[in-house]
Amino acid sequence: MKALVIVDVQNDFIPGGALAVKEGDQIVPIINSIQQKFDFIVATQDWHPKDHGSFASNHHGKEIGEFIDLNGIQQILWPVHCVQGSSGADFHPHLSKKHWRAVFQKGTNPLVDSYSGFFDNNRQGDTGLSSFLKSQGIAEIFVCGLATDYCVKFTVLDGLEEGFKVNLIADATRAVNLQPGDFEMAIEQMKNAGATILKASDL
Ligand code: VGL
Ligand code: ZN
Repeated sequence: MKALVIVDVQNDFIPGGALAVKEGDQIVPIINSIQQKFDFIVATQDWHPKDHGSFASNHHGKEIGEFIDLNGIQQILWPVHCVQGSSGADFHPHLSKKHWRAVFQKGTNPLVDSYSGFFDNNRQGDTGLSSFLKSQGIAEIFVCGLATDYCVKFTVLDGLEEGFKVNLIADATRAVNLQPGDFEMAIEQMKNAGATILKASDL
C-alpha cells in the first residue's frame, strides 16, 4: 500500500510567515488535488517549544543563519518559527485536512532540531511515523511539502533508510534556498539515495 506524506505545510513557511519559503503558497492547490489520488494520507508538523535550540534568539549574540554546535550537532540558527500553539504553527488554512489519518509533530525537544518527519537530527527521538506506516501495511511513500532542502529532503532520506520505496513529488515542494541551487542539490541528493523524482502530473 502507498501513502502520501505532507511535510510541514504551515503558515510560518508560507510568504508572510516567520520562515517564509518563496512560493510556498503555490503548492497548496497542487497538494489538494494530489490528495484526491490517495486513500492513505499523513502529515508532519514542525512543533517547537519557545526555548528551542534552533532559534537564533535563544543564543546570546547569535544571528539568524549562523552555525552553532547544539549538543554535538552542527545547527544553523533560524528565526523563531512554528512555536507550539501559535498561528504560525497551524497548517495553511486552504490545505485540505479531511482525509488525514494522523499528524506527526517534530522538533519538540529543545535540545535537538528535527528536519525529518521520522527522527530527530541525532536520530534518537522517533516521531512514530515509520512504525505507524509499517503497521498499516504501507511500503511506498510519496512526499511533498516544505521545504525541499530541509524537512522534505530529510524525510525522504530517512524514509529510504527505513526501507520504504520513496517518491518525491518535486513540483509539490518549494525550497528555502539559503544558497542559490539548494533546490537542485537537494533533488540530486534524494535521487542518488534512491528516491524516484516525480511531478504531480505523473500521478
Ligand atoms: C524546516 C527549517 C527549520 C522545514 C523546519 O520544515 O523545512 N526548515 N524548521
Ligand atoms: Zn523548525
